[in-house]
Amino acid sequence: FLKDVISFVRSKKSAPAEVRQLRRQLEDNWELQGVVLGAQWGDEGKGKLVDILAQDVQVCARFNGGANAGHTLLVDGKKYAFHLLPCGMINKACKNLIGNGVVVHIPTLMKELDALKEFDPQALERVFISTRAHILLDSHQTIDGILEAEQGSNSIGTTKRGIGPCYSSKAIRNGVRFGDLLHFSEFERKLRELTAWSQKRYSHPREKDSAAQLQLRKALGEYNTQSAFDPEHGQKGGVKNLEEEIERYRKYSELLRTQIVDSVTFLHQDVSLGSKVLVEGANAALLDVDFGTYPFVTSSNTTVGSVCTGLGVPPKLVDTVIGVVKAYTTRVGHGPFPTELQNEMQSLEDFDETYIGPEATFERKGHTGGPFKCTPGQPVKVGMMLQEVGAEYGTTTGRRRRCGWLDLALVKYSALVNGFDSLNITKLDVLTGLKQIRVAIAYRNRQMTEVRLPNGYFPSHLDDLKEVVCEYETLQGWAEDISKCASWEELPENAKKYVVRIEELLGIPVSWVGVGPDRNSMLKVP
Ligand code: 2SA
Ligand code: GDP
Ligand code: MG
Repeated sequence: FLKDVISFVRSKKSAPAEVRQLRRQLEDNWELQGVVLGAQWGDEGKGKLVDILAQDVQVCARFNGGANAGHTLLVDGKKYAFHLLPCGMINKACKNLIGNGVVVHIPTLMKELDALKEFDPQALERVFISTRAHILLDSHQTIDGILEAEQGSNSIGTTKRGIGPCYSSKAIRNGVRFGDLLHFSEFERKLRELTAWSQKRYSHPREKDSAAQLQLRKALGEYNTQSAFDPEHGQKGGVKNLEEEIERYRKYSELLRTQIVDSVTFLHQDVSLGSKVLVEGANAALLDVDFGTYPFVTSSNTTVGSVCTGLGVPPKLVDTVIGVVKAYTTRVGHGPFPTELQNEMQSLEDFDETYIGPEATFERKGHTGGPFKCTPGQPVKVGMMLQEVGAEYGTTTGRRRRCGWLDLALVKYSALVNGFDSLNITKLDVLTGLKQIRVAIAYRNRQMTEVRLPNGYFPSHLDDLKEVVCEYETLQGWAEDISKCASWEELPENAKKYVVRIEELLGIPVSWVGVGPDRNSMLKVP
């Protein structure tokens, strides 16, 4: 019925000719090839799938987040870590759009482009930034640090990349946007105002300030800001004062002038006529500022609605939504995590499981306790194993990611919010060697364990989430190394069963399975 209504409205003769023509352009001339979104707490391996799909599109677009994101690609033996650049960059025929919903720290962007010089000296020419995207300043990063320090043990565990303060500038309307760089005197005026505002609010020492906080406030007050990521000034240099900062941005405005575009017409008319467009999500559903584990979330909407607001596309064009689901669960930063196993940040019980895979030894980064060993026939601590085998360290901050069993109650919720059409299960290879694998299939309330909570319900309040206990199903594992498998058929039976069980429990088809970090280590599910 709805389809009939839509087609009736679209065909209405009374619409002015230009409107009808625009509609036709929208519908006929470009295609939203797909939207790739993280289904858990991030780091599911979205970047790798985007890189693979981007080989078949003309535009790859980011709609949210900033340099808090870290997307790692392994292509032809070379590793790339993108924070702001969309993962379409490794396809030289692909244009890359940074949409209005993204907050951009320009020195970080420049550093990423620098790192790509060898691969593509013309990389900048393929990057387009929305006039409406907000510029994330060094002062936003400093304020992020101040706010985190103020919270002490209740801090969020942000990446300190200035994300919250920049989105907050956007919301309270004193932010600066890329469009301002094209009107430089306006940019200068706004930057002076925003700096004065930030200094007034954050630079004065307060009672109970720690030494670190005092230093950050002093830096902001004296405008002795320095960006740890600034390629021009390096770690120790930094911009000494506002006048220097203005000059720095004057240079950026000249450099980026041709790349700053009206992204709405860019997508709908100019560049995309006849194009396929792929959309890349950053962070993930449970970090969404509305739908995530608030307040332990990021400051942008990471779920499907944000594709429309972060790029300026109508919902009817958002056709295929692909959810990326890690075969287990990880989280960086603080906040609840129902299926968590022992990790470095909390002393939770780990889970011992018999290890049946090939012998393996891992040097634990930053640990004095010696290497971590997986020995056939011996018990293994599952949380630690996932962390080491899965190399679960933040791409942006290097922090250890907390690890736990796959939580399908959570993914179900994420699927309700996002409407996934298909899934990419990633890092299946990391589970190799566990004799048995547990999967959370439902939540129950601690006080009334006989009753399951409704399928897809995820408590919005942290107090309710604390009352959740997981109901697990145990599946049989596999011993064979699957990282060299080149097709679905080659996977051991139990590995296939694990994937099929996920499909059954979620009611969503799995289209791809990742068995290693390399671009080629992706199996298409028939
Ligand atoms: P922020 O910096 O304000 O967005 O932090 C708020 C929360 O969001 C989490 N967050 C992330 N979680 C997973 N991965 C992220 N990207 C990096 C990566 C993380 C890293 O790819 O590994 O390197 O540490 C990311 N970005 C933000 C963050 O941990 C806070 O819980
Ligand atoms: P994103 O933020 O969702 O793009 O994910 P990240 O890049 O932050 O983290 C995923 C990590 O897992 C990266 O280091 C990838 O190279 C790696 N990775 C992706 N897919 C697989 C896989 O199937 N197996 C293994 N072992 N590693 C993978
Ligand atoms: Mg990541």
